[in-house]
Amino acid sequence: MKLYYSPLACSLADHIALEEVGLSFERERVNLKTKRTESGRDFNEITSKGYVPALILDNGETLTENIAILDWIASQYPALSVPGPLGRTRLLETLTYLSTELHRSFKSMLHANGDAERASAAATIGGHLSFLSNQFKGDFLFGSTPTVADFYLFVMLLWAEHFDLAVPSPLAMFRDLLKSRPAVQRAMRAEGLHQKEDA
Ligand SMILES: N[C@@H](CCC(=O)N[C@@H](CS)C(=O)NCC(=O)O)C(=O)O
Repeated sequence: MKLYYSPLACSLADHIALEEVGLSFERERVNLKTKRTESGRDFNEITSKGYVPALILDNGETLTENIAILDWIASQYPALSVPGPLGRTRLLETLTYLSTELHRSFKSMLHANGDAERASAAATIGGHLSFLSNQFKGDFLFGSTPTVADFYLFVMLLWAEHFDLAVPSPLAMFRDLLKSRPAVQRAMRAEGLHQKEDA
């Protein structure tokens, strides 16, 4: 299995999930500007979508789209999924919210043209974070253990930190809790993100 990622991109959620389940997997960094992988391959040949994450399964199939990849990991490793008859649906509900609402708002922030657009994106992000901070059923979104959705949320909380956005205090505590997990630290180290955290 091989994960194509870019440092601090949304692929970090998949990276953490793979580390959490203790799988042995390969990983390769992608330069999203040049669309070249670390080994010099044209990333568009791996996925014509040209964006991360992309996960190559052991049977050679290529998975793309964060919701699908995270759902696949959770289905293979139930410790990262949500139990119960509606468990998978609740997980997809949350992953979809994270992707189509929160992640999309960060894209608006990234591409904002001027202060007014930035402020508007920040306000939208703030609304989503406030909603999410009320969804916790324990230390994590679905209870006392993390699911793949927690890792996706965590990545966007790192983005909030990067953009200097205030987050509700339960989410700041959650971000610290995730940063202390060995699997998170391994994934962040592998992406070269540890310098700031270790400083
Ligand atoms: N629909 C995709 C979007 C993934 C995405 O936005 N990836 C970003 C990094 S977080 C990326 O690779 N952007 C580079 C590009 O689109 O050229 C998904 O949900 O997985």
